[in-house]
Amino acid sequence: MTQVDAPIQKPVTFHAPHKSPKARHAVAQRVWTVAEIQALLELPFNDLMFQAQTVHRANFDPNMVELATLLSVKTGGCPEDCGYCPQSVHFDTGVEAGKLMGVEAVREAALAAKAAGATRFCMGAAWRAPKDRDIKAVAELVKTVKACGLESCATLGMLNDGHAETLRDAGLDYYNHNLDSAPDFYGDIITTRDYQDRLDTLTRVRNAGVSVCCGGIVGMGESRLQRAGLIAELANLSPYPESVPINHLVKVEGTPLADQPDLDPLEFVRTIAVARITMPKARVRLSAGRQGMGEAVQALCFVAGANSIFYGDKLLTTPNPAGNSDLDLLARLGLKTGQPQPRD
Ligand code: SAM
Ligand code: DTB
Ligand code: SF4
Repeated sequence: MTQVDAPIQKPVTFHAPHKSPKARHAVAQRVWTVAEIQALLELPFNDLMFQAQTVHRANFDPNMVELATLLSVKTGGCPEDCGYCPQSVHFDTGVEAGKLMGVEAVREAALAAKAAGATRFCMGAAWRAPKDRDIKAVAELVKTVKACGLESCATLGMLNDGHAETLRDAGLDYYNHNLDSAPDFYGDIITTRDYQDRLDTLTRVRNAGVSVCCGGIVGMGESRLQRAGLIAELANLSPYPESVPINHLVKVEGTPLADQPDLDPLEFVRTIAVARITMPKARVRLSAGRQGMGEAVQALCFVAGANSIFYGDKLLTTPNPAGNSDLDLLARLGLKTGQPQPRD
């Protein structure tokens, strides 16, 4: 794990699939210390925005945003105790546990997402770790999503040997598995698994050749140094993730974090900017929490280099802004939708 006072290391060489999972090419990746990332977070706001915009423009069309639609294909009843999550059995949140959705219902949702303009479809399941039979069933759902002409993503919890390969063979483009916080804050939020469990699943996904979607949550009571620690962990994954969701905590009644004091919204914008600077070719997603954010803060997130959003009236179990109001906001900002591709 990244050390706060780790010396600046030489760039490492690796095979980065940032252009496309199939067109891997060797590029040097900078190693970031927590202190360097903290220094970025502490820059004057204008200087930070300028750096983030400069990096964004050097690597992407700065006016293109990805629309990714979420579907909870298996809701609630999760045995983990993640303090932010309405789907944990440990908390009384009113979320009812359901069974895994079938192929037809998923096809219908995927086609509706596509018709509304989404290009990525992400299926979430409230599992600690799927069983072999769950993976087989989700593989059928992945095939269904691919047949609709969408990029596919799944987030199912910890994977075992062979799971990532089965999902890859079904056509899975991305696997989402978040580190969620800095290592030294993790135990305050989750006790039923540890950081290394998350890293192990990420390695399995990477080794299977599936693109990695990995980010975290901001606003859980962590310090600025711990936000830097989270970004350092993400940016120092080798290679860093192709897709980086930065979630703002959605406070859900019944969870231990329901009464968490509000984070300064500008601190969220700063975190997006630092994700962009440290992971220049990743799709950085302005993820959960937009509903409570307001349009001006979202616009600042796009200035800071976010180039993807969750699109659709619902996240997994909580509301997201209505699709038409998002399209209206993007139009007013002159942003087009599509699949942002990093420049060479
Ligand atoms: N169970 C799987 C897992 O934890 O990896 C997949 C589903 S889980 C709901 C996916 C991610 O949703 C979590 O890692 C976390 O980042 C995010 N999440 C869950 N509840 C959230 C909340 N209240 N606010 C923001 N993000 C949340
Ligand atoms: C991610 O980083 N955020 C999404 C997705 N990956 C699966 C989930 C957000 C969930 C917000 C709370 C809810 O709706 O249950
Ligand atoms: Fe379960 Fe995932 Fe929610 Fe944690 S975040 S309780 S693992 S569904």
